Amino acid sequence: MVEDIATGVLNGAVAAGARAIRWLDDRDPRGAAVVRRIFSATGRAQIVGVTGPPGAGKSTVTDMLVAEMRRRRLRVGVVAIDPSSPFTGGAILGDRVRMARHALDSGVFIRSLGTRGQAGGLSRSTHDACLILDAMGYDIVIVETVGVGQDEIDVVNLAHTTIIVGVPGLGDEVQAVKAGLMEAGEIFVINKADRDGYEATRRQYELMLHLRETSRMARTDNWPVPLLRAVASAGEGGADIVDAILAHRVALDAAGAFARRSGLREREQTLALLRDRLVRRALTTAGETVLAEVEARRIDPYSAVEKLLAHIDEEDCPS
Ligand SMILES: Nc1nc2c(ncn2[C@@H]2O[C@H](COP(=O)(O)OP(=O)(O)O)[C@@H](O)[C@H]2O)c(=O)[nH]1
Ligand SMILES: [Mg+2]
Repeated sequence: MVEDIATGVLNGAVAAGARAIRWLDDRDPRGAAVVRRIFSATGRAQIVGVTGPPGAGKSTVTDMLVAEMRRRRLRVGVVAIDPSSPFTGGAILGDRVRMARHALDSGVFIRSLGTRGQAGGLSRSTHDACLILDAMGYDIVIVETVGVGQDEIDVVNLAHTTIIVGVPGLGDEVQAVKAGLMEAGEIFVINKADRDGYEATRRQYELMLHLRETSRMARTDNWPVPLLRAVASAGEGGADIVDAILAHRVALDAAGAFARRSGLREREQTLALLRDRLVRRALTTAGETVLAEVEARRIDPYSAVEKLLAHIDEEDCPS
């Protein structure tokens, strides 16, 4: 079964890909077995994060990018992070309607991931989904964030290329972009350029990007960060954004940074998996007792950790 699914993934079969992603999201051990099989075929897809505040038009921009990439015969996968929907393989209604026009196109594969309340679990599932889509042969994998909290920062660590989507008319919108994101963004898009306040917002972003240049915070060397205009709802601006995405890949490759970023991502994933396993092992029945003790304030947190670790060590070397 695992063998069939792995082969299917490598052949780009949609049903196999969906199954593998489901297993991984469910923490089913068969998911890990598939990853072992397909890993050597990964490392090719360019992972593109699309982030920005809710309502900025990330889904609409993503949809426009998919259309433009398809026009260029690029195969594209989309991972939409959506905390509200269980991972059923469907997207929230709005996204589903919008993305529906790609539904019959075999060069497009769209999944949505729900957090299902797992703190810190989302980035791990997202990474896994990206690996599967990469192995399926998609040239580009777009990860659309919700645009709140940690998920924005997580996507930066995951993506080769991060696109920040802003909109006019949010007042101090530029300041609202989190500091880490401002430094990490490689392509800035002001969407809803049909709205009032576009010019003022563009000037704010220009100033910010200028300050960023002079303080040399940029992540990619020799990459003049583009500031692009879009009216995604009217399909305007997609070609320029795709040009920038492809140019950024060229810049990354030239600097040897593409492979380096992919490697850092695997390192992060490894640490995340390790943390997960260690915590789970420490929190066996005995672990829960220790937690209960600390919750009752009978022991302090430091002593509790010592006890939990001792518990793991015992398991490691039974004598
Ligand atoms: N006026 C205008 N509305 C847009 C544009 N792009 C998206 N929208 C609308 O903005 C709303 C939020 O878009 P959505 O893509 O769901 O935003 P997300 O939450 O960032 O994914 C939707 O009603 C879109 O139709 C645009 O360029 N101009
Ligand atoms: Mg959205």
